[in-house]
Amino acid sequence: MTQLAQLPLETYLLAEQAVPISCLVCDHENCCSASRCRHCHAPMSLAHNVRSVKKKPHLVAVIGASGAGKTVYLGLLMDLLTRHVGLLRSTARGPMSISLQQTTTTALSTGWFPEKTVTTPEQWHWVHCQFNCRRRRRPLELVIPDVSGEALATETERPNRYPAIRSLLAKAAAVLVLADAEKLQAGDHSHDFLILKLLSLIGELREEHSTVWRKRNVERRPLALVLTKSDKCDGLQENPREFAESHATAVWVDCRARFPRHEVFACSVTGATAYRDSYGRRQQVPLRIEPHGIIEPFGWLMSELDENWNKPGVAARLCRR
Ligand SMILES: Nc1nc2c(ncn2[C@@H]2O[C@H](COP(=O)(O)OP(=O)(O)O)[C@@H](O)[C@H]2O)c(=O)[nH]1
Ligand SMILES: [Mg+2]
Ligand SMILES: [Zn+2]
Repeated sequence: MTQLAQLPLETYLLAEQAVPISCLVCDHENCCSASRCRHCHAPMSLAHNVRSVKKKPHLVAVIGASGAGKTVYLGLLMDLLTRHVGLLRSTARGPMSISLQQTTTTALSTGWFPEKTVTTPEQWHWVHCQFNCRRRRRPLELVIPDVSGEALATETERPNRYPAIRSLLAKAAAVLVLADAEKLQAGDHSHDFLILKLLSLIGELREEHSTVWRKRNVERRPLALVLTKSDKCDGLQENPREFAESHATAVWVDCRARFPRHEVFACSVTGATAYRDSYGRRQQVPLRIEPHGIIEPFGWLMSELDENWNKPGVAARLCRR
């Protein structure tokens, strides 16, 4: 009986592993088998998608304090877009892009709001989709993360605590600011400070990241201010601008001053809510799901983005940042 055995040396596998891949969010190089970026913890599938699709997506920053309604808004928006409600529609790039809408709609359909977003970046949902509008020929590739409001607040106080947030704010091609209209109407402006800090940070990072911007100093990125929970505020749906002027003066003035391309919207996910006790905790629950004004802010951002990218030179400049 022979003692010899032949083992193939599959060295090509080692060579494959040695080729790094850059994170789409923070540009750090990672091993190609990594599932999360070792620096910012964004999913590496975003970078792999770009390689296969051969098209760099634009990042959209959704900012607002914890409890403003970011998760519910984004989850329902993605659900409506995948179901092709209205003129806009989305096609998910990878299974990860479905998780946010799955979590949100599962919670809403069982009579609860989704759980609060945790501060651990590994657990944030990142949505990468191709968005089409029936009126537009070219689709847009967008990446929209649902980050924690508390993590956003921490990043303004302790720079680089969340590298994903920093890179997102620096690179974002469009900004969606979510503010709780119920709180604003009640005269509670505690969330305003965080929005003001984040807008200021976005401006600071823009100057740090691009010499072109510093020379021309023109802000072309669109900003949509979305007043959430409009079901709790009479008349808000009909006239969000008037509401912003009288109840969110500081935020609205700052948005307008920093972003010449701005618009204000109002939205709500529910028709009515109630309170329910769960494990000794009083929690607000949705009674009826009646989405209102969910698609409009996003549709506006898309048309503004489309205009940006169709102007010669602008796209290249924004992508370089
Ligand atoms: N009345 C009402 N309450 C809402 C609506 N959207 C969210 N909420 C409430 O706001 C809470 C926080 O929402 P969430 O999306 O988790 O906020 P986030 O921290 O900004 O992601 C939810 O648990 C609900 O109680 C809405 O459209 N109407
Ligand atoms: Mg959240
Ligand atoms: Zn990264």
